[in-house]
Amino acid sequence: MSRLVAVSNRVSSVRGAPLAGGLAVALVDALRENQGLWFGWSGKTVDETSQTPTLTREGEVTLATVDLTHDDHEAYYSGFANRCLWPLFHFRLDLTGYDRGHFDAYQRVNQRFARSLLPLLREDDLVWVHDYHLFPLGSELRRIGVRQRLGFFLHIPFPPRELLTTLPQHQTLVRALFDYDLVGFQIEDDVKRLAAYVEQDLGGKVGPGWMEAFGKRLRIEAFPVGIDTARYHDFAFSSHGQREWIRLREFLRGREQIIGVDRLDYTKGLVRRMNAYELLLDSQPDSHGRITYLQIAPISRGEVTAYQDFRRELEQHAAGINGKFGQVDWVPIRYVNEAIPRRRLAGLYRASRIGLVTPMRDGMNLVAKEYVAAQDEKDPGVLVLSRFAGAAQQMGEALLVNPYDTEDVASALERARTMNIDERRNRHQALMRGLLDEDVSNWRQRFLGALKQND
Ligand code: GDG
Repeated sequence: MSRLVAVSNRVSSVRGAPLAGGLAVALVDALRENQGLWFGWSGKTVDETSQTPTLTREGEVTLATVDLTHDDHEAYYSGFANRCLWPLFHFRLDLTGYDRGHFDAYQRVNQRFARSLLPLLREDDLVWVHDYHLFPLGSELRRIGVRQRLGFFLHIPFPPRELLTTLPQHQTLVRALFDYDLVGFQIEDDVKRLAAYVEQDLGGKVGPGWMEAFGKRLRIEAFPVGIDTARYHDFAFSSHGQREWIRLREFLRGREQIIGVDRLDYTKGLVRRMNAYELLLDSQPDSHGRITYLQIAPISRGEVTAYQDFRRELEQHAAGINGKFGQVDWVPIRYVNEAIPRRRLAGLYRASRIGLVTPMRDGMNLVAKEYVAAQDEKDPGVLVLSRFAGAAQQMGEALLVNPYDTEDVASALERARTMNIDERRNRHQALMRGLLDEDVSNWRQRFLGALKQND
């Protein structure tokens, strides 16, 4: 059996359950099953880096990490990856920074990653590169002689050609994809957006499952990422989950809870979500004192200015709504930056009548899936989900909303709040069936199966 080598910007410990971050959650099980190697940045910044990775063994998995210099961290990670590609690929031209120096650092770090990884590779390894930090890694590995199978999976959306072409290096970036044996995107719409670019801007050819340009043929497909559905359900009923559920039900004293769980990121639609909740309270006075909204939002990328501004705005918003509607014994919004351990989080989902997931744009969104998996099938809650999350393509039985339309979200909240038990059960049953069929192991088997196949 081939060994799996996963490469991602950040490597985290695989002991216990990862705390946060969709990618880590999706990768760990795959690595455990394949006695894999996980290569990437250690999370440390230093004055001088060494080419030789640090190896750590954690059970079945070997972690290989390299440090970044302060300058590379600033220009490659905070700069090109998070100030340019992240907003651009989430359709936020207004927040996108274009800086050639940052792009150079991005190329340089990818080159360095390739050289550090090379001596660790075995002949029959399958190399699976993850996400937007590492587009050029495949080309860099090929350049230094790597012949192993290389796959690339993009966890975030792929942008329309009209936006992509604002990036001075759009061609270099897309050309890099053609050095992989297989590329996976989250949903069909992402594949179609790349196809339009390949045809119209590169004069290439496109067919089912393939694209041709730069004199090369690329295999590409949508592989919607899933969660470990059955295990997540068990989390919610484990001793930790159960304890949290009981604690929260006691605290709520019959009030119904809306829950939102998001990394603190401007793509997740948190400000507009609070506006929709405010509109619900404005338009439905009978909900006062009967409903409460818990937003869990662990801080991420705190060093990027756009995130600092957005965080301030959000805090003010939550405080404003509490000031406007709050009563001595009722706080309308509880807004929490603390990251909650995974089993406790499952208990919190289970105790919440409504899961509110309204990103403005999202590759997939695992929170939507976790919320559904954590429900009690006898008395399940209702998922309100943005149509602009990749997850909406698979989760049509949720209440799908347009997050730009505050009235739409507010009325979906009211509908969810008053939905009868039969409809809740029917919707939940259909959603759960889909989540069990297309879970994380199915995702990984489909991707790795396709990567192993000959063209
Ligand atoms: C990227 C793409 C795609 C959050 N707070 C806590 C916590 N989390 C966990 C959630 C979930 C994960 O973080 C977030 O995953 P998402 O999918 O929602 O979003 P991104 O982090 O933006 O992930 C996304 C994903 O990659 C996978 O391909 O779906 O579209 O943007 O698992 O539970 N976990 C715990 N405590 C928290 O406080 N334990």
